Amino acid sequence: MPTSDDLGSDRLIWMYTQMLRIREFEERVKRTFLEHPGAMRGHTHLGDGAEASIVGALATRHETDLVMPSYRCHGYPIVLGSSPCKMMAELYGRSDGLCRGFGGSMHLADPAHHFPGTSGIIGQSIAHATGAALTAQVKNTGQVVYCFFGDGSTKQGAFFESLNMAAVWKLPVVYVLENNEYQAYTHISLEDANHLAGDPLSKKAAAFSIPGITVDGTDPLQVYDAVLAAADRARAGAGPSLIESKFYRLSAHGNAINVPPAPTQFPEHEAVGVYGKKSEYRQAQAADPIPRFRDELMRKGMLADAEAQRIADTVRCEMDDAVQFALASPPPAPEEATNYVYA
Ligand SMILES: Cc1ncc(C[n+]2csc(CCOP(=O)(O)OP(=O)(O)O)c2C)c(N)n1
Ligand SMILES: [Mg+2]
Repeated sequence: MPTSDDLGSDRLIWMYTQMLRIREFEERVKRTFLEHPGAMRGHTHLGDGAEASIVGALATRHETDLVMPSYRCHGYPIVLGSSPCKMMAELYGRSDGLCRGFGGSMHLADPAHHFPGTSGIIGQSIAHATGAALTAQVKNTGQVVYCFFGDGSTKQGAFFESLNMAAVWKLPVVYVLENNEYQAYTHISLEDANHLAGDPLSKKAAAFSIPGITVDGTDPLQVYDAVLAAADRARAGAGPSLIESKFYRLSAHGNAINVPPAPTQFPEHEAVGVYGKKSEYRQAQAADPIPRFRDELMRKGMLADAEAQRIADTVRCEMDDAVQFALASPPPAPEEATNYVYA
């Protein structure tokens, strides 16, 4: 069976580039909240720290497989090929956005790139993805559904109900449980707020007699190997798997127009003491998966300094262009307000 050892340097550099593209996109979102509060309305949730996990998982997918994360969702469509310009315009609520400015950060959708949509309701991506996997099975499309959700979502009924049915019906779905140590403002192990049973969380798979494994989500190749095995299993008709990918959320929970962006919103702005520990943040920052993977590729002789610099420059330009595109796009016309509303 193929593993990450079979990945050539082109593919590994592609993976590194995607990690950087996610980080740079979100850096610009973060900067908007710091420098132009009010320019981006609605809540946004950043995924810095998750890049290795996202890219490691998505590098295993086949072209038509579906990807269904929760509301912390910017990274996935970037890897799938969605336009960062349209994504940024969507976050700014502009008419050239991916969803014409009607969805915002938490409701990105790009069906053309196999990204059906996301939800702000915790745990719902699990139910949606399970339904999509049932469709794939009934229609015999050969698709595997990649479902991503947070550690906090494993407390929801949707988690148990979905994994139960997926296991019974052997649905083609890979559940990637993103354990970023936080549920909004609460640390996973906060002793005076005991709230989450199970350690490791991947053990919950045993309740459904499906494979469950915990991997280091800061290492894209470890994630790749685990997800590849799970996707192959799903594709072969053997049903779902649960992969717990562990990493650390490097940004605060979220940003919103009514939440002051600094100092309370960003750890690097002296906010760590608010609900995270400075020491734990500094440790995670020192183990940032992006420079670590870059250094690993350099050590292996696959990436030279000049090439790394060229990639960084290209990605920076791409994401600067995305902001310019978004700012140049007009907001939707008021008379369109009830368009695309189905309820
Ligand atoms: C059903 C529901 N309950 C509560 C909330 C409020 N809420 C927003 S984020 C969050 C924590 C989610 O934690 P986790 O699943 O670990 O995801 P993460 O934010 O870490 O990606 C909660 C409780 C919600 N959006 N939906
Ligand atoms: Mg979490």
